[in-house]
Amino acid sequence: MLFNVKMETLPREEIEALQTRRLRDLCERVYANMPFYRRKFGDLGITPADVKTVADVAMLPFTEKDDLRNNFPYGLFAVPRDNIVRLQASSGTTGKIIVAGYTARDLDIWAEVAARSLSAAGVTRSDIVHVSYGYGLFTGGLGAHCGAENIGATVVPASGGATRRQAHLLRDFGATVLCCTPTYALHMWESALEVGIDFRHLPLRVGVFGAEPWTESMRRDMEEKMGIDAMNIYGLTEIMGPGVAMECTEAKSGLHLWEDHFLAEIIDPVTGEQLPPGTVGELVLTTLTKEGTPLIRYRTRDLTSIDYTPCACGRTHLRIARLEGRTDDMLIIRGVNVFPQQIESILVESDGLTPNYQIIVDRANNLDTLEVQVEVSDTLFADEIRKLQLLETRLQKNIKEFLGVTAKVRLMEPHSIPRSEGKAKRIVDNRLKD
Ligand code: DLL
Repeated sequence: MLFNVKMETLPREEIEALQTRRLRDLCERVYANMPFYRRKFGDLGITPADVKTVADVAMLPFTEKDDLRNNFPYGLFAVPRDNIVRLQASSGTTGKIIVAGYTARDLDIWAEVAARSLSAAGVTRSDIVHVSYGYGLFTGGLGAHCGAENIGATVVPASGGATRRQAHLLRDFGATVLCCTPTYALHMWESALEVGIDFRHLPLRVGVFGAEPWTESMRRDMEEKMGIDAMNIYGLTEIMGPGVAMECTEAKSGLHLWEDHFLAEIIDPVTGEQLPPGTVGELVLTTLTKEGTPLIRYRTRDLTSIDYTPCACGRTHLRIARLEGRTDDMLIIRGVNVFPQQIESILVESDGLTPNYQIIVDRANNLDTLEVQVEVSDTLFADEIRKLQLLETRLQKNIKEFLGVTAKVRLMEPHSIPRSEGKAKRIVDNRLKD
């Protein structure tokens, strides 16, 4: 279902014409109101008048996460504080907090893109939408909430925590849609089974999962276990929150990024050069309409590629591929680049393992060590020791073969790895400790 048929099916030339107008307007706004950007434009010897078409975005300066941190809290606000009606913030996985400010219009646009996103996942006004993303400074709860309300669905603002109670609520209220991180959905599913509630016997039919990386195999696993369509939603505090990009039920292949509000580029994270469609690199986003905290060429550190080919659903907005991880959660183990998702995809292929895992990196005698701890299912745990040992050896062999690093695999008892109510903590890097 399309929420805004006209905008979501705008022909390519019209999208580009709109982006050109909005980019030029954005440059004028930030140049006039933000000393930070006036300085950055000045350093490059350009003014807003140099921006003639959307392609000229390539001449504009990048904005980095550190710029947000260095100007904390209000240094990158483009309107008087009186016009800001909401603050949201994120501490991220990497530490220091960053803050975003929204005007009333920004919140309207967020509700619009969030509604488009949920509609793309098949949500309608007849649905009961259970939101278990955290409500608060984190954008997940309020973002999903405003989208669902905008569609006219019935919203259950459950937020995170009290997991067994959530399972009861899901059943009692008859939720048809669940919004939360994929790892929390799995945790909830597991806790529900413990109290005799099987998702497959509930009216639940759609999961809107995001805020952390997950894989295609995890999707298949969740769809089967839960009897739902598991859909991928992307977003980040700096740009808006959830609803920057979303998969559609028709193709379930790539996430439509709402190009009338967000301008996307893919760059080589090392050289900063733009990369052609289809090539994986770092996603760079420009907020075309945001008033409170607009950003030009924000380096998200998220790795993906862009696809402009037409989609079966009729939406004309480009698609980004499932996020492959972040440039900054790449581990370097004895010189080899390893992303946690690569390890995850090897684990999920094996029967008898659960998607609960942790990667422990350490250093022994000046050599990096990698240990993968993964929980086994109850049935496998009850099996013979020999079978478990064989599985450990096979996984170690697969990791060596596919990633080129030696890892120690440790199969863990069911329920022994700590669960998270938000984003999962997958990596424990003890090399960073003194
Ligand atoms: O996680 C916003 C959000 C809430 C998105 C709910 C989707 C659902 P932040 O806390 O600022 O905002 O974290 C943003 O999370 O740069 C990505 O690295 C990661 N991320 C978000 N969605 C996905 C996804 C929210 N679908 C950071 N797949 C982003 C992979 C994701 N990573």
